[in-house]
Amino acid sequence: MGRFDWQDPFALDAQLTDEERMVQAAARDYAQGELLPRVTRAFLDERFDREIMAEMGQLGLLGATIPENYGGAGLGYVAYGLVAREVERVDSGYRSAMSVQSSLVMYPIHAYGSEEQKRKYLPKLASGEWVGCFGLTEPDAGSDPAGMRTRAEKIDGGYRLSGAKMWITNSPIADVFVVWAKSDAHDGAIRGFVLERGMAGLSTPKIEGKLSLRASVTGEIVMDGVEIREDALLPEVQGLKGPFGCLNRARYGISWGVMGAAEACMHAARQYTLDRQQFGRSLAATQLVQLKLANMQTEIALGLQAALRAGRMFDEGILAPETISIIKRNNCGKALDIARVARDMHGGNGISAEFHVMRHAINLETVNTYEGTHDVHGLILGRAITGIAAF
Ligand code: TGC
Ligand code: FAD
Repeated sequence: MGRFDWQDPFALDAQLTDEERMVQAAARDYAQGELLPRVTRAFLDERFDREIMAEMGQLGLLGATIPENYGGAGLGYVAYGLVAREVERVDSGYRSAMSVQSSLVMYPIHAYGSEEQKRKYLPKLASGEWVGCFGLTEPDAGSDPAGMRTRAEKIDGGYRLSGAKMWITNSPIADVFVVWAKSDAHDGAIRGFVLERGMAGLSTPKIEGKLSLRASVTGEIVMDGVEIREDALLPEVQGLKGPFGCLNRARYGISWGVMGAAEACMHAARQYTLDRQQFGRSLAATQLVQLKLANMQTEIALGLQAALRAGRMFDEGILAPETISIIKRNNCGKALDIARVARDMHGGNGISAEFHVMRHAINLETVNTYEGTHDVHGLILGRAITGIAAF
């Protein structure tokens, strides 16, 4: 029989390649050494340090799956997931910045862009010199992006964009905007456009007062008749499958990321309850606490193993979007439960920023909502099971 490792019950580490282990170690060293020391201040001040993008770029953490000839790291999806896990072990907002840049900005430019667009944007996005954002959600179209109102009107030599995107990660600091709009020139089909800061009519007000994901900056993208040239259109995709192709990758990454946050919470709760004495013994000696830790460990171990399997399927080209819905939905929901219980196990200290668990819990409220809410992924699965769309 094997020896039980409470931190790695299914020997996940042994299922990785040497390259994946190296990427994971580099991401962990960076996240623990450079991100963890500044996250509490950034969260309290509701601030995202832009230099984080350059730091991540230098380490090859942006666009990890994009080929090297465009500045990416040319890695597989398991390596990408491991990076998400290590970054989100520190904060979901930092993982957000990484995954938007990689999956929602670099991926569509690489998959749907022209050769000129790839050469112009990808290397600078990979290095973190440019920050990108992804505009799909609108004030009146969230779970139902087909209801978007943003329009691209055909004009001589290009398009005029009008509309507003809401809840957009990194929009206030972005240089590059991948925006989805209904195009009159394409029978009202949804098309992707790449906009740049400084274009007339483009503004990006910051959304203030978030109680979650405070170390990430979120804003609007307001397009008041923004005129763009024909070459701003992403030529290779049409319809909702364009943005959904990006979301598949980001949702997959989130399923790893939230397990990192959950691990951080579980490890903190274990240590805290081992150290904390009440009623003449450590809290960890009580049955209730041990049951909570066992529940956490079980969900994390299962969630990580499922994410690994999905990553291998991704690399083999056989991963279905509905399978991504299973892991995005389940891992987010379980991570949120784990973080809430870990907060409780810390007693009064649990509400202090110093102990990190409450920051994770309130961040995970967002992660459970964005990239398709917990219930919407349930409905995607319900449709796949019954053949009936119940949205
Ligand atoms: P539906 O009829 O299902 O599909 C329309 C077309 O899209 C295709 N499709 C997909 N293609 C690839 N991957 C997927 N996952 C796809 N899902 C659908 C589909 O085949 C069809 O293609 P075609 O060629 O037949 O036209 O569309 P629907 O309007 O019924 O959609 C319903 C639903 C619920 C599935 C969908 O709207 C949905 O997923 N809603 C959730 C919206 C969402 O996830 N928004 C995310 C915004 S971005 C974000 O949150 C970033 S946060 C980033 C961070 O900070 O980390
Ligand atoms: P709604 O769609 O209005 O949903 C409200 C509630 O109704 C939810 O509980 C939902 O599950 C439920 N619901 C919806 N439809 C149904 C139904 N048919 N049946 C039953 N229940 C239903 N978007 C981007 O495009 N780019 C970004 O970078 C981005 N970053 C974000 C960052 C943050 C911090 C946040 C909070 C959001 C971000 N989003 C981004 C938006 C995010 O994707 C949406 O918030 C999410 O898709 C939900 O849409 P909504 O907020 O409009 O909620």
